[in-house]
Amino acid sequence: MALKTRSVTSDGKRVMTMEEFKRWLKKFDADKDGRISKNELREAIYATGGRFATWKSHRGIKSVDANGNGFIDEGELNNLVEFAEKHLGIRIAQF
Ligand SMILES: [Ca+2]
Ligand SMILES: [Ca+2]
Repeated sequence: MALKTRSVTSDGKRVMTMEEFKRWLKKFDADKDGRISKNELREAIYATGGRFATWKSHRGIKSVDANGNGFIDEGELNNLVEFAEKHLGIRIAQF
């Protein structure tokens, strides 16, 4: 399978590997606690030029927060793949 990192798909989505996506998301971990809060997710959505960031971040946390603590923990990042594609314009390359 060809590596397609740093490329853009025909529909304009950025393509990242899971590792790159995690690294990218870490930049928005403002309080450096290793998990993504609703506000931090909102900043990430803003950064990608997404609209309705507050609403989306609320929905996003709800849909991926498997243990219900209100944060996206390290282990829940994998659940964010679909959200990233829909709302962040990022396609996670699967290997
Ligand atoms: Ca955080
Ligand atoms: Ca959680």
